[in-house]
Amino acid sequence: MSGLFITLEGPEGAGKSTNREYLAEHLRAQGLDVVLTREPGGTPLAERIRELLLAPSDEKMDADTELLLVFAARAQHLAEVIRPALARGAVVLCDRFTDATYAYQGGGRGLSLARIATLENFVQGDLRPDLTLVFDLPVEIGLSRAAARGRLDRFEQEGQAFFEAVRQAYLARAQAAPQQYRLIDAALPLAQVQQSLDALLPQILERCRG
Ligand code: Z5A
Repeated sequence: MSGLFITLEGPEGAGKSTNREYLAEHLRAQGLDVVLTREPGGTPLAERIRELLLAPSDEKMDADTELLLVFAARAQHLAEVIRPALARGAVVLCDRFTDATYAYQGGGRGLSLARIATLENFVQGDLRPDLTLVFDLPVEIGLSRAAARGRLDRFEQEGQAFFEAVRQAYLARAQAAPQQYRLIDAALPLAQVQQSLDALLPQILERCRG
């Protein structure tokens, strides 16, 4: 048996967590085994790495350190959660995955995409998401939603240019492989965003049953 691996991506405040719950509810109502998880994180050890990544600190984190921590957390998450869930036939809904690495460490930090691809192959082998939903929205809207939550994490303290580069990296990846990605306009009111998800549900269910 092999499950379905769906990732939700996009800049901060795009509504990934909110819509992950919405999708999970609809898929569970169809009797599917759904695993909700997130990156960085998803296991106790990977959540500790997440804390290292997100905590603001006086010591500037080197971009390579950041990249390696992200993949260290991913290796643990794959071993403990994602691979076992897919092996038993579950649908895995993961809030961020390696597209976030291409967007933040590649686009935002300017690290070489080839080096990211090397680590991707090393950590994941040939495992890639079956479907990636990219929640896209203008940077200012995402930042204002994040700011409304209060204290900013280490990434959220970056400036507009960083987040613009992140957004463009996501858009470039979605455009390069339209069979894998679905672009969702996350600037729309939540009810409309969820209508776009409703429209995707039949294809998702077909893939689950295929
Ligand atoms: N990171 C990385 O650098 N490299 C990697 O490989 C990975 C991650 C995997 C943590 O991720 C950080 O890790 C992230 C990148 C880095 N950087 N940052 N910042 P995260 O996913 O935990 O962080 P996040 O993207 O900031 O999460 P978020 O702000 O919670 O965003 P969200 O999950 O997309 O949004 P939400 O929580 O569902 O919604 C945010 C608010 O907006 C909330 O009040 C909602 O009610 C509201 N909302 C949602 N949708 C709407 C609509 N449509 N209209 C109005 N209001 C809405």
